[in-house]
Amino acid sequence: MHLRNLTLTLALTLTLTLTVLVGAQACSSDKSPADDSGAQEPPVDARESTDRGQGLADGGERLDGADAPDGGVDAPQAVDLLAREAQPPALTSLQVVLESMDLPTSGAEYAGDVDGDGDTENQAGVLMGVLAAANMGLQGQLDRRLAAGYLLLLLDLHKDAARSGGFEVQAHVGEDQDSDPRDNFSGNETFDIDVNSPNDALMAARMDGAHLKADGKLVVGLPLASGVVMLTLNKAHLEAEVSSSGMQRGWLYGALPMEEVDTKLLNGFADILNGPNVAPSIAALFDLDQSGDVTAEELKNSPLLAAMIKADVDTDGDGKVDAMSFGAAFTAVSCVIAP
Ligand SMILES: [Ca+2]
Ligand SMILES: [Ca+2]
Ligand SMILES: [Ca+2]
Ligand SMILES: [Ca+2]
Repeated sequence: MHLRNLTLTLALTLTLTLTVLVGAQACSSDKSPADDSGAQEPPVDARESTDRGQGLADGGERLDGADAPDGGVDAPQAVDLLAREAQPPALTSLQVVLESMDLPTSGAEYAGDVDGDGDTENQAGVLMGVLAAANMGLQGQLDRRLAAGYLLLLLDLHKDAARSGGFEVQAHVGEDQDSDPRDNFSGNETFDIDVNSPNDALMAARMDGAHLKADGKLVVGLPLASGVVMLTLNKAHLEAEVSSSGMQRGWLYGALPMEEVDTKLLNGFADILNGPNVAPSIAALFDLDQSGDVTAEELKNSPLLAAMIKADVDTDGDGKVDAMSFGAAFTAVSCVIAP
């Protein structure tokens, strides 16, 4: 068979299949409690967080200028105060919860040089781009699950003299103490650390003014039919503009280990294919041994998915690709992580 014909056939079948796949996902999502929570309207709370953030900043500046006694400010001190106010408050610690994540819609968007070879990559963006092109991307589900409190990713930024750069960022999977998602992004919500949260998602970080740069290991959440799947992000890089109210213009990228993609992600896709919303004729395309049941292993071996769900970076230096690059943008607001 000509390669071109094969490619065309695969592409057509793939588009059809993905449309059905994601369609099924959307159907099941419509029935999930995440969509019925009515928690999609956080703007009031979000404004509160901004107000609180400014309050904190004010407090910081007052503290900063406290050595100038009231009423006794002479000219040099006033100039000094003005100069200090032009500086952002020096943060020594900040705890935030992820408020939004903007998923890539192509292999170029939010791409980073995960493997350090000089070229940027975002293989997950290729996959998500195909889903989005079918008008059934993951973004809407991600937004709804964030708003409903199904995906609580916490970042704890603090000084750590032992780290190069002088700061450390630890990522946790959070658990909402009051089980009410409406106040999760209020700016002062308290979260527990989920019992299943990894304890080794650590990054060495440095602050250049208000600009944070961190490198190490992260954990990220992606929406699937059954909820949210948490995945390790190795060789992770994170940048953001930091203030006392949170993190803005955040960007993160890294490498999703294929052993996690092959299990967690493909198991999620297999669940969808085995569910009631997918036509048996479509599921049969992936049921390679015709057992009547699609497994993650069959999806891994499916030529239909192999072009998109694949490793593209080598994270252990053995010359073989072993992880899938992923990059996205995010914003986060301040919170309290319960000790
Ligand atoms: Ca690269
Ligand atoms: Ca809450
Ligand atoms: Ca099978
Ligand atoms: Ca490798």
